[in-house]
Amino acid sequence: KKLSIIGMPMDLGQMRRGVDMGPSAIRYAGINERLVRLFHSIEDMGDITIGRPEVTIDKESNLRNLELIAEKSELLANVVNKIVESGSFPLVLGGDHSIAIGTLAGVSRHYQNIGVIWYDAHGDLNTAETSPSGNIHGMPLAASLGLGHKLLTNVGGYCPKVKPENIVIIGARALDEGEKILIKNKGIKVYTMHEIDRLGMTKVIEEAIGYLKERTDGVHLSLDLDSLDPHDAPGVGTPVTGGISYRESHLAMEMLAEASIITSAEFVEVNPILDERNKTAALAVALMGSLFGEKLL
Ligand code: DIR
Ligand code: MN
Ligand code: MN
Ligand code: MN
Repeated sequence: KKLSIIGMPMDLGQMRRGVDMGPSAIRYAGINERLVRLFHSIEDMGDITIGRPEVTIDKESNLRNLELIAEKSELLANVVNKIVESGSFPLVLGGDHSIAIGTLAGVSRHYQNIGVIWYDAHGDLNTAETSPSGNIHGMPLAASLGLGHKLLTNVGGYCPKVKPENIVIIGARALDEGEKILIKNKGIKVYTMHEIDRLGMTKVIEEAIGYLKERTDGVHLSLDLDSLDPHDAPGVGTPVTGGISYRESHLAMEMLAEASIITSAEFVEVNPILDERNKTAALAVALMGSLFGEKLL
């Protein structure tokens, strides 16, 4: 099996600078050395070019950097789709979570019934109407469901990308009011920190695998590093206390590897400026090791 790594150094979906250096931080943490034994070959395709665009605010919707994000997402979607079509596994390095709009546009063109594991402290289910921040990194899951601004929902030239019943959110502990309503109305499956505490990560992942296996033809893992506790992942723009532990996250990745259901992945929101000695990027690389089947013995 072949792995294709693509960096998306985009920080336009939120207001803290530095997350555009996420792909460099993750590469520096040793992604190639860590994964080389787990694949027949690894191809690092470098980064999508973002440049240093001026910050804009859309007059109508109040969305920050709307057009730029839509435009750059289109580029990522094309690259990701080509990777999938070539039979290689796409691994996208963020960048803030708005990059998921492009990643999902790329993979769901190939999979008619894509499943999504959204491993995040947040729901990322806001639209311009419900967002308290106007930040597009809080909207990619909504956009992929076809909800929100047309420029975001139509990336790739089609909409929607994913069905609400094909989504499992894991690690939620900071949901905005509009997101809670949406989760109820659409019947989206969510394992909040309460369920993780109550059932344990083993049961949570067993259930998530069983649920997705019977209804999807591929599963994308979108892992926001702020899902983890800020003690383990300090280098993120919107840390939320009381998160998933280092151990629980490795267990989750190992179980996903054993079930071999994951067909694409992205690791997002690594911000080396806010980090402690690249700890969060190193964590991301370690979790990739587990996700791709690394074993101690
Ligand atoms: C918040 C933060 N819900 C927003 N979202 C984040 O701005 O919409 N998602 N950080 O990962
Ligand atoms: Mn920047
Ligand atoms: Mn997120
Ligand atoms: Mn988050």
